[in-house]
Amino acid sequence: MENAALSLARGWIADARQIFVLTGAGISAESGVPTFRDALTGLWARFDPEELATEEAYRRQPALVWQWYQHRRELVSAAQPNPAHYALAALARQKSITLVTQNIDGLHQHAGSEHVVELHGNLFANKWLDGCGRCDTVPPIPGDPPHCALCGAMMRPGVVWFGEDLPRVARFRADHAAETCDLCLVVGTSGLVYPAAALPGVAKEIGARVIVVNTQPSALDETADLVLSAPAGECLPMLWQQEGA
Ligand code: BV8
Repeated sequence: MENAALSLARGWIADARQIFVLTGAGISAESGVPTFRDALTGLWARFDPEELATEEAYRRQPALVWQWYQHRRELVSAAQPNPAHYALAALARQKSITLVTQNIDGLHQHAGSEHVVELHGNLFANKWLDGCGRCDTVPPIPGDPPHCALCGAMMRPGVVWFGEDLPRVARFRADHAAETCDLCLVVGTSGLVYPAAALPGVAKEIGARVIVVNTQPSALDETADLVLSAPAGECLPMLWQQEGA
């Protein structure tokens, strides 16, 4: 990646007062976590993720969908943050940033980022489908998925499925970050999933500069003022001072 683009990006980041960061599955790729659309390697290759990540699929085939999430929990539990995650944690110690992620893997938090806005929930959280409101007061009946011992409701992953609204507070914080930033840094997202994908456009509309970091062209490239075509783990540590470096 040529130095001119890097120096331009470094200057914009240094001058920024309020940075809105939006990350997607690509920032965890170098941690060995498959991106959303290739999370279905091997056994899962025959399913469309947008088919599995829905309440309808869960009601139709609870064991299959639950096992898909258990499989992804195993993958993510073995993963470590990579230099891109650590770089963003370091940036927050130098600049005022809001880190908004579409990822559910928790790797930003493991790298030391605080107040992470998880737009699509968290892979390790669970909740109840049609629960009675007291399901958490007694140990669940084990199974794929576990059931409530009081009302028989199915446990479900605490993630946002397609067709489900984003968590209200997370949505509010992400919208506010996009509407008040002067720099938007987009890392490792195809820009295909809404409403998250609309956020960089909001930042652009209010006059912020937009930098996209991605190994491939993305749907957000036309919104970007600058596109850095590089792996996030290599690129981000070059854009600002890493402590102790
Ligand atoms: C909703 C959790 C409505 C589950 C996920 C317009 C407006 C609003 C909604 C819609 C709309 N149009 C369509 C919709 C519906 C839908 C949608 O967007 N569909 C798409 C497919 C067209 N949106 C929804 O359903 C959302 N809900 O709108 O509700 C509503 C309104 C009112 C009331 C009720 C309902 C909910 C969307 C959330 C779905 N859940 N995840 C789970 O994970 O199982 S989204 C899921 O996909 C992941 O979270 C992930 O974030 C996302 C995929 O996006 P990416 O993160 O970008 O990942 P991807 O693999 O696509 O790309 C990776 C990128 O990284 C690539 O570009 C690659 O080149 C790059 N990369 C790879 N390696 C590297 C790299 N980059 C840098 N370095 C590297 N090393």
